[in-house]
Amino acid sequence: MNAVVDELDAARSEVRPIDQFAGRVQMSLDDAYAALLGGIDRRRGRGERVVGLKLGFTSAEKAAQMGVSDVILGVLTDQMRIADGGLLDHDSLIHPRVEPEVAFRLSPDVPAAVLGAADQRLLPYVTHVAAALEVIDSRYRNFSFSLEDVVADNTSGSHFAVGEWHEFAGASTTLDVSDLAVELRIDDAVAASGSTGAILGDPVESLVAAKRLASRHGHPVEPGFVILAGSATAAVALPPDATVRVDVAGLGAVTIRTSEH
Ligand code: OOG
Ligand code: MG
Repeated sequence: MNAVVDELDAARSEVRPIDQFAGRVQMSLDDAYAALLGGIDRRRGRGERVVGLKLGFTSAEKAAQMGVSDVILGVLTDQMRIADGGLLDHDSLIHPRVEPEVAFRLSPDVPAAVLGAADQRLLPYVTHVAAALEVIDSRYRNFSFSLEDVVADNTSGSHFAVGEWHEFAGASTTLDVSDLAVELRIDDAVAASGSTGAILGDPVESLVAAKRLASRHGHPVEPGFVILAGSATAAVALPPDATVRVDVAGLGAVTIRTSEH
């Protein structure tokens, strides 16, 4: 899958879309995950640090928008992170879209046995939750791809931002995040709205899915990781020179700005 990794890596750094591989390169889903992780290895080799994981297609609306039905798992690096209120260079992206999300954070002390397990034992070690947004930017022309294509392309991952963290699984309580109102605004106009319940019925289910997919395909899972649960709505085109804000009721907001052309 080295040639696939090369093409995708060049498309991202040169800000130039490529043709999808479906129809020209034989690629199984396992091959696609190997290409995804191969691309992350290259980024690590250039000094990036892996800081988390991201689910895709966890909401029916997103899956329908892209014509794909399986839940998928990508990787987040430190270079993909934008500070809350931070600026994103729009010229560095091909055809970006933005999604309203929920982020979870793992405890810094998850035991190794729990990190390696495919089951739900991770949940007590999910200590924080926050409003989040993800910028996706498919490296494929017209944002169109097969399931294998999008997996190889690190599930279209580009950037992400996280708002203020809230304690999630405390000593006595666990926050119920199963039905919180979500709103995505671009320059104060509501561009998408919905509920966190659109994310697998409860975003917590994304953590279970992340664990399952990570152990099946070999993604790293480390203490302190951020896990994006997946978009609650269809993705929206991200314009230049704009302010984007995601509000999740009870969790607060997160904002980024995009540069002018
Ligand atoms: C794939 C990424 C989907 C989500 O939150 O559902 C995703 C894509 O739609 O290009 O990140
Ligand atoms: Mg997403």
